[in-house]
Amino acid sequence: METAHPSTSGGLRSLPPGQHRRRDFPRFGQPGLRPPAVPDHPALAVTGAVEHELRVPLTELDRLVPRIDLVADLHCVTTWTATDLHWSGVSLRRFWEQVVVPRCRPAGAVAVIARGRDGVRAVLDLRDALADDVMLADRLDGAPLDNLHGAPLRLVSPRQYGYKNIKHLCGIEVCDTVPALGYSGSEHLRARVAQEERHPRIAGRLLRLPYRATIPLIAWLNRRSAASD
Ligand SMILES: Nc1nc2c(c(=O)[nH]1)N[C@H]1C(S)=C(S)[C@@H](COP(=O)(O)O)O[C@H]1N2
Ligand SMILES: [Mo]
Repeated sequence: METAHPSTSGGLRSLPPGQHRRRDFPRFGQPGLRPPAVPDHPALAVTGAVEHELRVPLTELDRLVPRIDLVADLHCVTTWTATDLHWSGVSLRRFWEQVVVPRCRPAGAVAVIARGRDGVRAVLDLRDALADDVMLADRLDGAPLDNLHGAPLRLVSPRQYGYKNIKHLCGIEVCDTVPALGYSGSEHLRARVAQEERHPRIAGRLLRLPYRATIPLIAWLNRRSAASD
Protein backbone atom coordinates (compact mmCIF):
# COMPACT_ATOMS: atom_id res chain seq x y z
CA MET A 1 0.00 0.00 0.00
CA GLU A 2 1.26 3.46 -0.85
CA THR A 3 0.62 6.54 1.24
CA ALA A 4 0.30 9.86 -0.53
CA HIS A 5 1.82 12.78 1.25
CA PRO A 6 -0.57 14.83 3.35
CA SER A 7 -0.82 18.10 1.51
CA THR A 8 -3.12 20.23 3.55
CA SER A 9 -3.27 21.99 6.80
CA GLY A 10 -4.46 19.43 9.33
CA GLY A 11 -3.43 19.10 12.94
CA LEU A 12 -1.85 22.15 14.46
CA ARG A 13 -0.87 23.77 11.19
CA SER A 14 -2.72 26.94 10.25
CA LEU A 15 -5.80 26.92 8.05
CA PRO A 16 -6.07 28.52 4.60
CA PRO A 17 -7.30 32.14 4.38
CA GLY A 18 -10.80 32.75 5.70
CA GLN A 19 -11.38 29.18 6.95
CA HIS A 20 -12.24 28.08 10.49
CA ARG A 21 -11.99 24.58 11.93
CA ARG A 22 -15.08 22.53 12.70
CA ARG A 23 -14.78 19.70 15.20
CA ASP A 24 -17.44 17.60 13.48
CA PHE A 25 -17.78 16.69 9.81
CA PRO A 26 -21.38 17.52 8.83
CA ARG A 27 -23.15 16.28 5.73
CA PHE A 28 -23.18 19.39 3.60
CA GLY A 29 -24.04 20.41 0.08
CA GLN A 30 -26.88 21.34 -2.23
CA PRO A 31 -29.81 21.77 0.20
CA GLY A 32 -32.90 19.63 -0.26
CA LEU A 33 -31.20 16.76 -2.06
CA ARG A 34 -31.54 13.38 -0.41
CA PRO A 35 -28.53 11.09 -0.46
CA PRO A 36 -29.14 8.87 -3.53
CA ALA A 37 -29.48 5.10 -3.04
CA VAL A 38 -26.36 3.08 -3.79
CA PRO A 39 -26.96 0.88 -6.86
CA ASP A 40 -26.55 -2.90 -6.57
CA HIS A 41 -23.55 -2.90 -8.88
CA PRO A 42 -22.02 0.57 -8.67
CA ALA A 43 -19.63 1.63 -11.41
CA LEU A 44 -17.71 4.64 -12.60
CA ALA A 45 -18.33 5.67 -16.22
CA VAL A 46 -15.71 7.48 -18.30
CA THR A 47 -17.35 9.32 -21.20
CA GLY A 48 -16.96 12.41 -23.39
CA ALA A 49 -13.97 13.32 -25.57
CA VAL A 50 -12.58 9.77 -25.71
CA GLU A 51 -12.25 7.14 -28.44
CA HIS A 52 -13.76 4.46 -26.20
CA GLU A 53 -16.11 5.01 -23.30
CA LEU A 54 -15.59 2.81 -20.27
CA ARG A 55 -17.56 1.56 -17.29
CA VAL A 56 -15.47 0.35 -14.36
CA PRO A 57 -17.31 -1.65 -11.68
CA LEU A 58 -16.16 -0.25 -8.35
CA THR A 59 -15.21 -3.73 -7.18
CA GLU A 60 -12.45 -3.62 -9.80
CA LEU A 61 -11.08 -0.18 -9.06
CA ASP A 62 -8.33 -1.16 -6.64
CA ARG A 63 -7.37 -4.14 -8.77
CA LEU A 64 -6.59 -1.73 -11.62
CA VAL A 65 -4.81 0.93 -9.56
CA PRO A 66 -3.00 0.53 -6.22
CA ARG A 67 -4.91 1.58 -3.12
CA ILE A 68 -3.58 4.61 -1.24
CA ASP A 69 -4.33 6.34 2.04
CA LEU A 70 -4.48 10.09 2.39
CA VAL A 71 -4.90 12.32 5.42
CA ALA A 72 -6.36 15.64 4.33
CA ASP A 73 -8.71 18.47 5.26
CA LEU A 74 -11.97 19.36 3.53
CA HIS A 75 -12.58 23.07 3.06
CA CYS A 76 -16.15 24.10 2.34
CA VAL A 77 -16.45 27.37 0.44
CA THR A 78 -18.80 28.62 3.20
CA THR A 79 -15.63 28.79 5.43
CA TRP A 80 -15.79 25.66 7.59
CA THR A 81 -12.94 23.14 7.45
CA ALA A 82 -13.00 19.55 8.70
CA THR A 83 -9.43 18.49 9.53
CA ASP A 84 -7.48 15.23 9.44
CA LEU A 85 -9.90 13.09 7.46
CA HIS A 86 -8.43 9.65 6.72
CA TRP A 87 -9.40 8.74 3.18
CA SER A 88 -8.65 5.51 1.35
CA GLY A 89 -9.09 4.82 -2.34
CA VAL A 90 -7.11 5.28 -5.54
CA SER A 91 -5.23 8.20 -7.00
CA LEU A 92 -7.19 9.87 -9.82
CA ARG A 93 -3.90 10.55 -11.58
CA ARG A 94 -2.91 6.88 -11.47
CA PHE A 95 -6.40 5.91 -12.66
CA TRP A 96 -6.06 8.40 -15.53
CA GLU A 97 -2.56 7.20 -16.52
CA GLN A 98 -3.11 3.48 -16.09
CA VAL A 99 -6.74 3.08 -17.16
CA VAL A 100 -8.22 6.13 -18.92
CA VAL A 101 -5.31 6.95 -21.23
CA PRO A 102 -4.62 3.43 -22.52
CA ARG A 103 -8.22 2.20 -22.67
CA CYS A 104 -10.24 5.31 -23.50
CA ARG A 105 -7.68 7.33 -25.48
CA PRO A 106 -8.78 10.82 -24.46
CA ALA A 107 -8.07 13.41 -27.16
CA GLY A 108 -7.09 16.96 -26.24
CA ALA A 109 -8.46 16.80 -22.69
CA VAL A 110 -8.39 20.11 -20.80
CA ALA A 111 -11.01 19.45 -18.10
CA VAL A 112 -13.31 16.81 -16.67
CA ILE A 113 -16.84 16.98 -15.34
CA ALA A 114 -17.32 14.93 -12.17
CA ARG A 115 -20.92 13.78 -11.80
CA GLY A 116 -22.72 12.63 -8.67
CA ARG A 117 -25.77 10.33 -8.67
CA ASP A 118 -27.80 13.15 -7.10
CA GLY A 119 -27.28 15.24 -10.26
CA VAL A 120 -24.68 17.55 -8.70
CA ARG A 121 -21.61 18.07 -10.86
CA ALA A 122 -18.37 20.01 -10.86
CA VAL A 123 -15.85 20.97 -13.52
CA LEU A 124 -12.20 20.27 -12.77
CA ASP A 125 -9.44 21.77 -14.84
CA LEU A 126 -7.19 18.84 -15.79
CA ARG A 127 -4.26 20.47 -13.92
CA ASP A 128 -6.27 20.26 -10.70
CA ALA A 129 -7.83 16.86 -11.40
CA LEU A 130 -4.41 15.27 -11.95
CA ALA A 131 -2.72 16.81 -8.90
CA ASP A 132 -0.97 14.14 -6.86
CA ASP A 133 -3.34 14.33 -3.88
CA VAL A 134 -6.63 13.98 -5.78
CA MET A 135 -8.35 10.67 -5.23
CA LEU A 136 -11.37 8.52 -5.80
CA ALA A 137 -12.16 7.58 -2.22
CA ASP A 138 -14.37 4.72 -1.05
CA ARG A 139 -13.36 4.66 2.61
CA LEU A 140 -13.28 7.31 5.35
CA ASP A 141 -11.73 6.92 8.81
CA GLY A 142 -11.37 3.15 8.42
CA ALA A 143 -14.92 2.35 7.26
CA PRO A 144 -16.68 2.22 3.89
CA LEU A 145 -17.92 5.67 2.91
CA ASP A 146 -21.42 6.18 4.31
CA ASN A 147 -24.30 7.76 2.46
CA LEU A 148 -23.89 11.09 4.25
CA HIS A 149 -20.38 11.51 2.91
CA GLY A 150 -20.87 10.19 -0.60
CA ALA A 151 -21.27 6.39 -0.78
CA PRO A 152 -20.06 4.46 -2.60
CA LEU A 153 -17.31 6.67 -4.09
CA ARG A 154 -16.38 10.33 -3.95
CA LEU A 155 -13.84 12.66 -5.38
CA VAL A 156 -11.37 14.10 -2.87
CA SER A 157 -9.43 17.17 -4.02
CA PRO A 158 -8.02 18.70 -0.83
CA ARG A 159 -6.58 21.81 -2.43
CA GLN A 160 -9.94 22.78 -3.94
CA TYR A 161 -13.11 23.89 -2.14
CA GLY A 162 -15.56 21.23 -1.07
CA TYR A 163 -17.84 21.88 -4.02
CA LYS A 164 -15.31 20.20 -6.34
CA ASN A 165 -15.24 17.11 -4.07
CA ILE A 166 -18.20 15.41 -5.71
CA LYS A 167 -19.94 12.74 -3.63
CA HIS A 168 -21.77 9.66 -4.96
CA LEU A 169 -19.43 9.84 -7.96
CA CYS A 170 -20.76 7.89 -10.94
CA GLY A 171 -19.17 9.54 -13.96
CA ILE A 172 -16.15 11.35 -15.26
CA GLU A 173 -16.77 13.17 -18.52
CA VAL A 174 -13.64 14.13 -20.44
CA CYS A 175 -13.84 17.59 -22.06
CA ASP A 176 -11.67 18.99 -24.86
CA THR A 177 -12.89 22.53 -24.17
CA VAL A 178 -13.74 24.07 -20.80
CA PRO A 179 -17.46 23.36 -20.24
CA ALA A 180 -20.00 25.73 -18.71
CA LEU A 181 -19.57 26.08 -14.97
CA GLY A 182 -22.42 25.40 -12.57
CA TYR A 183 -23.63 26.12 -9.03
CA SER A 184 -25.84 28.88 -10.47
CA GLY A 185 -22.89 30.92 -11.66
CA SER A 186 -20.90 30.63 -8.45
CA GLU A 187 -18.48 27.84 -9.50
CA HIS A 188 -14.90 29.00 -9.97
CA LEU A 189 -13.02 26.90 -12.54
CA ARG A 190 -10.01 26.31 -10.26
CA ALA A 191 -11.55 26.94 -6.79
CA ARG A 192 -8.11 26.73 -5.16
CA VAL A 193 -8.36 27.12 -1.41
CA ALA A 194 -4.90 28.66 -1.00
CA GLN A 195 -5.81 31.43 -3.48
CA GLU A 196 -9.26 31.86 -1.93
CA GLU A 197 -10.94 31.30 -5.31
CA ARG A 198 -14.41 30.94 -3.81
CA HIS A 199 -16.32 32.56 -6.67
CA PRO A 200 -15.54 33.31 -10.34
CA ARG A 201 -16.18 37.07 -10.11
CA ILE A 202 -16.31 38.15 -6.45
CA ALA A 203 -13.12 38.34 -4.36
CA GLY A 204 -13.07 35.43 -1.91
CA ARG A 205 -12.46 37.52 1.22
CA LEU A 206 -15.62 39.56 0.54
CA LEU A 207 -17.66 36.37 0.66
CA ARG A 208 -16.35 35.05 3.98
CA LEU A 209 -19.05 36.64 6.13
CA PRO A 210 -22.05 36.20 3.80
CA TYR A 211 -21.11 32.58 3.06
CA ARG A 212 -20.46 31.88 6.74
CA ALA A 213 -23.90 33.18 7.63
CA THR A 214 -25.49 30.44 5.48
CA ILE A 215 -23.85 27.52 7.35
CA PRO A 216 -26.52 26.82 10.03
CA LEU A 217 -29.39 26.84 7.51
CA ILE A 218 -27.57 24.65 4.97
CA ALA A 219 -26.47 22.21 7.70
CA TRP A 220 -30.05 21.98 9.03
CA LEU A 221 -31.51 21.42 5.54
CA ASN A 222 -28.91 18.72 4.91
CA ARG A 223 -29.71 16.95 8.19
CA ARG A 224 -33.41 17.13 7.40
CA SER A 225 -33.14 15.66 3.88
CA ALA A 226 -30.80 12.90 5.11
CA ALA A 227 -33.20 12.00 7.94
CA SER A 228 -36.17 11.71 5.54
CA ASP A 229 -34.27 9.04 3.62
N1 LIG B 1 -22.96 14.78 -5.17
C1 LIG B 1 -22.70 15.85 -4.41
N2 LIG B 1 -21.44 16.12 -4.06
C2 LIG B 1 -21.16 17.19 -3.29
C3 LIG B 1 -22.16 18.07 -2.85
C4 LIG B 1 -23.51 17.75 -3.21
O1 LIG B 1 -24.49 18.44 -2.84
N3 LIG B 1 -23.74 16.62 -3.97
N4 LIG B 1 -21.84 19.16 -2.08
C5 LIG B 1 -20.43 19.63 -2.10
C6 LIG B 1 -20.08 20.55 -1.05
S1 LIG B 1 -20.59 22.16 -1.25
C7 LIG B 1 -19.30 20.19 0.02
S2 LIG B 1 -18.74 21.32 1.15
C8 LIG B 1 -18.92 18.78 0.25
C9 LIG B 1 -19.37 18.35 1.62
O2 LIG B 1 -19.03 17.01 1.86
P1 LIG B 1 -19.69 16.24 3.09
O3 LIG B 1 -21.17 16.19 2.89
O4 LIG B 1 -19.05 14.90 3.08
O5 LIG B 1 -19.37 17.07 4.31
O6 LIG B 1 -19.48 17.90 -0.73
C10 LIG B 1 -19.48 18.42 -2.03
N5 LIG B 1 -19.86 17.39 -2.93
MO1 LIG C 1 -19.42 23.38 0.39
